Amino acid sequence: MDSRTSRQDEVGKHEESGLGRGRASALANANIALIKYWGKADEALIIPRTSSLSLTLDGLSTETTVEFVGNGRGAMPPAQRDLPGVPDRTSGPRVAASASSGRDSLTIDGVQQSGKVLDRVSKVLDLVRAQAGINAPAHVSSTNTVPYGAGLASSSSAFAALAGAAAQAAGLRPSRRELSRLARRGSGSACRSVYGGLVKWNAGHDDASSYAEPVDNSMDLAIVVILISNREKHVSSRDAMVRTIATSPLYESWVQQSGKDLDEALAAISTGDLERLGAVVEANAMGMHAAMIASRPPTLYWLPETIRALGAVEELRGQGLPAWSTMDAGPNVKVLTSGRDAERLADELRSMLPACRVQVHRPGAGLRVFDESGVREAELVGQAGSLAPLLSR
Ligand code: 2P0
Repeated sequence: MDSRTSRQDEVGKHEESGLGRGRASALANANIALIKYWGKADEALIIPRTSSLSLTLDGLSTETTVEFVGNGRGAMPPAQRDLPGVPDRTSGPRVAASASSGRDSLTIDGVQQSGKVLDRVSKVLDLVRAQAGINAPAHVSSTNTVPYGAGLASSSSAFAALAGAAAQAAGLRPSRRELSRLARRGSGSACRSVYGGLVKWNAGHDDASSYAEPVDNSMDLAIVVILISNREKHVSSRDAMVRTIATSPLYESWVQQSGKDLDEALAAISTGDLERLGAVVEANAMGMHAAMIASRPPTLYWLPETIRALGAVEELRGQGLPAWSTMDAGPNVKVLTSGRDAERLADELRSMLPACRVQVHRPGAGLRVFDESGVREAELVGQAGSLAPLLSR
């Protein structure tokens, strides 16, 4: 039996089970990086320069429904089905991909989207269509419970949910690892939101080797978010990464240090040492910002309130509270702490920073995928799912 036949058998079995008949939904939580991803080795495949570590959080989620319209199964010639196994810069699959992408529709929180946002979603849908051998356009609708709007890792939950819903709606039965790789193609950090809790993204060197996996631990962690601004960032993280790599004299040093930081963080986690973890988490984020501030022209996301928040965290730490800052591509400060100290830390920060909203987020679950009724949950298998035969060739 060749791999294509076996995959079609898988899809058939899946349809008999009542899951994946053209419409499905998925729920994913956003994650905050503790050791950062900043810069790509491969722009098209979104292979990062460094491995990274994150915490998936509750209360910052995206729910997405995907419906393939008109059941165009089988409309795509077999030769065009191998897209996810090859770089998407090859000419054949690109032609196949663009055939349907213009017909997709997308709403985010009830607002119809077009242009770049829709194109990025269609790119992920094209990978799914090619893998499933369908050519139907899709309706995608997405709602966010991310309470703050922009600037809080919303692309991580968004593209993880999209990957899960689209693969399920297409009748595929991917493993979590395959979903991680698929989500990565939409947005790098999204590959980590496929799993709950602490997650490591192995940078890898190609599509197959760049995926996230959970990190075993017994730590009691929480993140306190200090919201300084929810305005859309003036430079996207994607553009800022490119600029940092191309022009920052500090970037290669950060890459070298980041590998050591990840080892240090994993060692701290293995012994449950929050103080050791917090110290390296804060240093890694500040190093990333130093590298981007040193790019030409500089990328500076910080606002005056950012400095005040960083100072407040340091002061509270001096008073004995476990608290270490991290920041992403924006002015907001996220504070790593222990679950048991999180509410007290948040109260202290609220009184020290009255202009900011402060909210506690605890570790959240990984991606969940549901059938068309939105009720029945699909089981996501460990490593070898229905995409494996083609992806491993
Ligand atoms: C992270 N960030 O590790 C880092 C730290 C922001 C700072 O991943 O270009 O939206 O879609 O792969 O994942 C934000 O960048 O970028 C991000 P793309 P993404 O969380």
